[in-house]
Amino acid sequence: MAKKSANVCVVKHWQDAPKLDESTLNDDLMRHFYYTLGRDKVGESQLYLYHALALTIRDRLVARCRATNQYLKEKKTRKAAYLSLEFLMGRALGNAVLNLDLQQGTQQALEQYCTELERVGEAEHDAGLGNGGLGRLAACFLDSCASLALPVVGYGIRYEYGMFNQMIEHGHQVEQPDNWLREGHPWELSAPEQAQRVKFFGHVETFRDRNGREHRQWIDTQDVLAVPYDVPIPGYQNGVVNTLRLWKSEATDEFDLSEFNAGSYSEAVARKNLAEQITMVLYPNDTSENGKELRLRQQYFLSSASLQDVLIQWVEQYGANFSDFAQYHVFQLNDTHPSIAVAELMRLFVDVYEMDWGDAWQITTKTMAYTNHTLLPEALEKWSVPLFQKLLPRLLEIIYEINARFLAQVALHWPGDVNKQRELSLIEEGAVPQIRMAYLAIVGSYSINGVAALHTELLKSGLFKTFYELWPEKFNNKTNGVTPRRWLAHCNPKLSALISTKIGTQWVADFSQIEKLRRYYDDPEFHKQWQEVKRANKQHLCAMVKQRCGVDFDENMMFDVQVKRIHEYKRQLLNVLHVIHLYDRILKGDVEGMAPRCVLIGGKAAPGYYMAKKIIKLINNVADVINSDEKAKPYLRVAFFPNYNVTAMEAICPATDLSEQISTAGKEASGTGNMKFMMNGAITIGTLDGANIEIRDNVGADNFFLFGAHAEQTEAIRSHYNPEHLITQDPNLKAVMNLLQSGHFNLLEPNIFDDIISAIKSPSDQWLVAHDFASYVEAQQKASDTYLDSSTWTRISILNTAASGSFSSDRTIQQYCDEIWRLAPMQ
Ligand code: NBG
Repeated sequence: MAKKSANVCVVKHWQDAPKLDESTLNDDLMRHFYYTLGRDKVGESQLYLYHALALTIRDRLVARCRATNQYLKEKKTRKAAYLSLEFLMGRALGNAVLNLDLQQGTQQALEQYCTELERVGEAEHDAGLGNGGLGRLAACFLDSCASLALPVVGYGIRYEYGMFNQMIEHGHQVEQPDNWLREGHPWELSAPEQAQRVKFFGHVETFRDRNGREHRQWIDTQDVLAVPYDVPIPGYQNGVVNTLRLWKSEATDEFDLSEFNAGSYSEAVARKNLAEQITMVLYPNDTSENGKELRLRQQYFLSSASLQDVLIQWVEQYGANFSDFAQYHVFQLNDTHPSIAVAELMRLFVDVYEMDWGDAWQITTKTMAYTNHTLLPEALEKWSVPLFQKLLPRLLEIIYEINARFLAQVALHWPGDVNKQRELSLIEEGAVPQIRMAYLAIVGSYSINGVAALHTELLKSGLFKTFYELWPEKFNNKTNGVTPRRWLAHCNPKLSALISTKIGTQWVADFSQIEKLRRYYDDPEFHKQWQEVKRANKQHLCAMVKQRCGVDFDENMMFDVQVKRIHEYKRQLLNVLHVIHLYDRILKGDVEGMAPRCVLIGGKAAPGYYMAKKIIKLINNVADVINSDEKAKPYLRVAFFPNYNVTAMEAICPATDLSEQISTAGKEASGTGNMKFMMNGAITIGTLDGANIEIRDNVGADNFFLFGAHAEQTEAIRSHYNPEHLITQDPNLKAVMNLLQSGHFNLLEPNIFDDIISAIKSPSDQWLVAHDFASYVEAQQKASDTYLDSSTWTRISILNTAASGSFSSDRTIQQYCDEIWRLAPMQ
């Protein structure tokens, strides 16, 4: 039936890849549907069609991936490995079709099944292998690396269960497991022949080799297999397909013989479970420490398997001489999570490849680079020494040795200052001594970067101040970005088409060109088209909100949106207080100059985060009261969007008017949602925090609704903070607190919001909610006034998109490449 596709398997080098032939898609789709999947009818479900289409597209990716790998094998080029415990990929189909330039052909091929790409794509589960910004950043980076033709491999974990699914029951968050692999994951290819062994437990002994040299040997270990699953990462229309290698843990085939012989066959087999647990589930904590033994196992498992993989490839190609290894390799550590890689690389060099400590350290410290993603102290990982001793005894020895040599350096730098040694030590003293993983990353890396200008400055002046004094040259900034392929071209096809009619299509590959849109910011015809696109996107979101939340949104109203993880520092609470304030005005008949608005809030709370869960409950209760009050209807609607994820954001950001980026200054390292909204023409209401500062600088202060304390003021504010006083002084805040305290939003659930109320009133509220309330209300009023003047709003909206050029992750990756990785593009 099917003709053989001419594109498959014949490409030797990726740069020879022809523009893919769309005429073969039809046949391949049919072949996969009919033969690979064994289906002959299209039922109601789009699932098999999705699988058939995914396999059809994957064939083309595989051919190019092979060619890219072949190129890398033949050419001795410098490569980067991006080590991350999280890759929040979302769906792959739409993005792959876009990047391979197969949109038309796929649409046509689907016609025979009377369906379309968007519908079929709905059958794909999100690959939710991340919590939030950090994981999604890693995914955007992979897209940019491939699109810039950079030789970069992503290494991560193939969690059986990704980020939990969030349900809302009676206003409360309920978590459900995300069994995303249940129906199969057509994009991955496993390579069991390239499995690695990872050691755990056991103990360390000294032995002498034939030459009388002493070695430390880690023995009696319980080994786990790491089996790689490769996911292809297509560049944007450039023939490159890079790889994301995800490790799955499996039991080794050897059973414990003694147990076996003693008749404990079942117990021996049951050990399998222990090994397979490692990659079972993603820890759902965002910006806070997990602290669990299983998490440390995951970190070591990823680090060890990935480093072994790279070293083995090196040895295969160049033999076991590592003298110029650092010239050809860099490992980027995505946060402290994989920082055990520093010690593991030392172990592999010293124990396995028998290098001198000094040589090994030279190479290690020239290949490791570390990105920090948060200033919140509770996120800085520490592991207890006893746990390390039990789980990774040899790694503990290595960390002690690294520390001893490092502290000698500290002593030289600050002679006689024992406090400095205590302060910088990799081991924190205490009843149970702890290993400071961030410090291990700093000591082992040649580059340490923050993710926005303010964040990097705060690292240098605060969290890592003394390290900065010791090694100023290691520190640098790399402001985050997001890929304009997924976050504009793919998710907002209507706006993309409109943009392309004005400035051509080059912006998708070279996002700096988006600046050309500025020319049209006052063009009335363009305004009209811009507004029409926004209206259509809002209608689409209205339907989703109706379906998921049962709330009627109205596309004529302002869409005011805050979607992100729920965290006190992100201040969803401040948003709710403003909503209550608007409601209070409505109740009082004070609606003059109030732009009608629909407020949408979405995000997951870590399952153990009490306050975050309370805040979700409050949002839902406030929404219920407001939405069922006829007086409020013309002015205000409120919805909590359940199970916010990558796919949801693809519908939400194109429809947003006002982007809420309202964290307490100095707490949000960068933010990346802020950039997605900006690209899609939303206007930001925000504090001077993270990348908001750069967003405002780029778009101009007049085109950004600024409020709140500045980072450098917050300490002074906290030192004499008196929220109760602020409440009595501000009639708006007082009215809001009265409504809350009167139980207006929890008539049948007495006292459930008491903890929230006391947090706002507490002098130790480090999030400064009451402090920033008044200026937030003022900025919101400005936003409301501006919205009512639709031509001004549209102008600012266009200017936001036009000024978003530097928030492409292509720009970010180019800087990583130029300043840290020093890679040459493949050509
Ligand atoms: C998050 C920050 C965000 C930032 C992303 C990506 C962690 C530990 N950090 O502000 O909170 O945008 O990282 O850098 O998840």
